[in-house]
Amino acid sequence: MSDSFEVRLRAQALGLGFDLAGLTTLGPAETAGAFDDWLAQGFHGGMEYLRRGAELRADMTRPEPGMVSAVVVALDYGGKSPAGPIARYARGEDYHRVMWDRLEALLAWVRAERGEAVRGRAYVDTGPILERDLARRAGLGWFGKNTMLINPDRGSFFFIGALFLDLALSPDVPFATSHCGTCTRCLDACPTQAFVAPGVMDARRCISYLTIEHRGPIPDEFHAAIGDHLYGCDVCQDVCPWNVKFASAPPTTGPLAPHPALSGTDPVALAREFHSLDPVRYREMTRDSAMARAKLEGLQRNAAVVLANRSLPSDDSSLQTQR
Ligand code: B12
Ligand code: SF4
Ligand code: SF4
Repeated sequence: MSDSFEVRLRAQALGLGFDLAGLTTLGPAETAGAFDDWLAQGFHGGMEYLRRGAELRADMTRPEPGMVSAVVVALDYGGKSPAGPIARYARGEDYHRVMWDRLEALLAWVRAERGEAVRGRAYVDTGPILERDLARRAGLGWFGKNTMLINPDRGSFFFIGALFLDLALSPDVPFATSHCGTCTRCLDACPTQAFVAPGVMDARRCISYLTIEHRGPIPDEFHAAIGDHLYGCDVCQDVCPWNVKFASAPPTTGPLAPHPALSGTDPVALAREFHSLDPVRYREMTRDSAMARAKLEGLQRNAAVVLANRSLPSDDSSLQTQR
């Protein structure tokens, strides 16, 4: 007997280089209520796009009418590489493009199998979707107390993406259990105490938010806790026993292989470089990188905080005011 379309679809996703693949039927997001509460408390800070898209995020059939199923994928970026001033996810090429191209290739395969009329749409952080909700539904893992989607065989150092389809598919079983138990390591280790409760983050306190998404000066109260973090933060993942046990080595080839210049553990040289970036050099450096998200001013601001934490003067004293 030949394999079902669903079995071959999952195998095709894995064959394209994804590390996990699950199928789900689209419908109301089970955590839409938690998301609304989160917004109501103002925990999203300046990420107004999250509020604007809330209506669409509440039900996964809304963003693209006609879509009924999704293939949800995970792509590992190698949590075993040493911690450093740049969060691991941003050390290789921009994951949005990498995953998007593979999801488009998956759509081409679906069309070759089921006809050119099949409609599909790829999402990687690019639409109003609660991606962790979707991934749990597709059986990929549970919501950790650090809010990460954790897989019992891989930990959490992976990206999530999805291909929405207008084809009805037999869904996988949603991930129903939590495996955090009594552990609180992530909650205790967060340098800025960003978790207001297990599974609930006040993003305004999170170093990842402050160094990537936040515009303008970083409030003084967080400077010392930011330490050497120039871009993003992995602390609440580093301490998680599921990552300690299962994180994988970083890819040595391909687009997600970490760039050597961004993988060092010494923040000072990198902070000096960020601090003295001009627009031309900045564009070169971030052309294929997720780091473009912080903008030139953001990278310089972060560098000024890190250099001050190391009691080193920034080259240009006028930038001190940007901290
Ligand atoms: C906004 C955002 C951020 C914000 C806010 C993070 C946050 N925890 O909300 C900031 C800038 C801080 C951030 C940081 C990071 N992010 Co981010 N981020 C997003 C984004 C765009 C939306 C997330 C969102 O909707 N947040 C709103 C809150 C309410 O949702 P949530 O925390 O995910 O919680 C969900 C569940 O936990 C549950 N829930 C809510 N309350 C409660 C309470 C309990 C008790 C329980 C059990 C569950 C529960 O419902 C929520 C909604 O589904 C997604 C992409 C997407 N479109 O989904 C990526 C995404 C979540 N980020 C990702 C990554 C990689 C990161 C960083 C690791 C990057 C870094 N190294 O700096 C850090 C991790 C920090 C952390 N612990 O979350 C990945 C996560 C992959 C994974 N395995 O989970 C995603 C999915 C992007 C991607 N496509 O791969 N991020
Ligand atoms: S990413 Fe860092 S600052 Fe943000 S919640 Fe996790 S440990 Fe705290
Ligand atoms: S550190 Fe512990 S509590 Fe936090 S996500 Fe991992 S297992 Fe869960």
